[in-house]
Amino acid sequence: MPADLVIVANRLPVDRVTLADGTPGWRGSPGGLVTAIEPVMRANNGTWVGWPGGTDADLEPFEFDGMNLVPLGLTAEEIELFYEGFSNGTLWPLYHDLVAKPEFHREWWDSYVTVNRRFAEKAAELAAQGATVWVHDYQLQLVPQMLRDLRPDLRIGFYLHIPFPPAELFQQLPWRRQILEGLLGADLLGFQLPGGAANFVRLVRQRVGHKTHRDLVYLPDGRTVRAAPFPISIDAAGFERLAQTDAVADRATAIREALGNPRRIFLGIDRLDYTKGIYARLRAFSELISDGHFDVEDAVFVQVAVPSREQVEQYRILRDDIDRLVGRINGDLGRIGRPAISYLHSSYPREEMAALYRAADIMVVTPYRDGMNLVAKEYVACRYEDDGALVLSEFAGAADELRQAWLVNPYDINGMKSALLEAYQADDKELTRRMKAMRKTIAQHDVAAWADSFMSVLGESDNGGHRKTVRPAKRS
Ligand code: GDG
Repeated sequence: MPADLVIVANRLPVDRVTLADGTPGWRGSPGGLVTAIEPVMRANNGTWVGWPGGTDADLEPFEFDGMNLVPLGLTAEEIELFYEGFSNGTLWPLYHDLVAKPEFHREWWDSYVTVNRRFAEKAAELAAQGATVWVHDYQLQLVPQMLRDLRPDLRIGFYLHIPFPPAELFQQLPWRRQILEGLLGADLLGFQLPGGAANFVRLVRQRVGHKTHRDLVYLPDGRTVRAAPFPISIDAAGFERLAQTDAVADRATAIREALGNPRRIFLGIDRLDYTKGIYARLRAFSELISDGHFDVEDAVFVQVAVPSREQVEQYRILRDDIDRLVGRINGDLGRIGRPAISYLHSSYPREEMAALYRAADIMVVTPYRDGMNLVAKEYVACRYEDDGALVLSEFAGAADELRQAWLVNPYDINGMKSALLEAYQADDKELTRRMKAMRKTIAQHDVAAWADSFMSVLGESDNGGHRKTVRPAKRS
């Protein structure tokens, strides 16, 4: 049945698994995006198109946990060229301040165009007359215009989860104009921060030559496109409820005990990605020990590095670098049963994440560049006793809202050392003052508010007249 709401994202919100009886099945992969979009999906009986992972050819559409999911297959070659190549070897570093050097290859671009077209065709096939289609993220920036060409009756929204770079960097891209024109197929373009939206509008004026005014772009065919910030958030109440369960509290106590009940536990949780600043933060922490500010009996750093993009060369190099650094730090500073860094290269269930957030006294989030960073917000949501410290990079989108964190420049190791030490030494009153303010911010701007505000601004776009409107999410 044609859908009034279609979500188009690179990944489906499920992973392929082998069930207990040996047959293939699906398991939900609840990330921030799923939690955000699920309520709007349910309220509108929406359909989600995405890659299910792996190289299976197009599998049949199916229902999972009340959601209509439509798997779109990628070939092994497309995974290499479109996904690992253009998405993660070109766009990801280019959009993150060139933290790594982006590679430009024409065959990667060709595959990006082919795969984007396939997503657009699938969305065009599934959407009802006048439906709303919400396209997500940097892998699919050509979909809005491709879809508009096929289905001018649709209302099209696009949300970019990562930063949109300044013109000075973006213009390196050989296909810069095509990307801008691809995005301009949408009625509404959402960015994490005002800066990203402004970068986009400026580039459109300079590179495509359209007239713009504030957050609006005026196209020659009479359409207007709005580019505006919608900072993403988390299910704050849901995280807090989880953190308050007995199981999570018991597990947090067990984690502290297993670490030898040190005075302070530092924590980092990141996808193992070179944008996240893991190396520099571990160095800063270890120098505080070697400088004599505290001892391995007093403090431990728990670093969870979630495996990510392991086929991409730069991610393999990063993993080796971190492995070596952790080995060296623990070799130099650790004692029997007391490593300076407790390093875990693995992913965990949400309950374990919440227990780690509850066990940690100081959460350390130091990306060189990050669209938002949900981990920082999740930590705050779990600190329902208004305690715990957050050390946060100025270059994470979250720093715009979480002003009461200890804000740091991750390129400045001495600055990070000072902030880590201040957080280590802060008294309860100081911690409470900061955490209370941050918790208030997170409670007011949760993920449901994010999705509702995007959908309602998209609903106001009047390009082409009589389209259906999307029902707001039902709150539980
Ligand atoms: C991109 C942008 C933007 C992580 N490990 C596990 C796990 N996670 C969950 C976290 C959090 C999410 O994944 C990670 O989100 P982040 O925002 O921290 O970072 P990216 O993955 O880089 O996300 C980012 C985001 O999109 C949303 O727009 O904020 O800037 O880069 O929710 O909790 N969850 C579980 N096990 C793990 O091991 N269950």
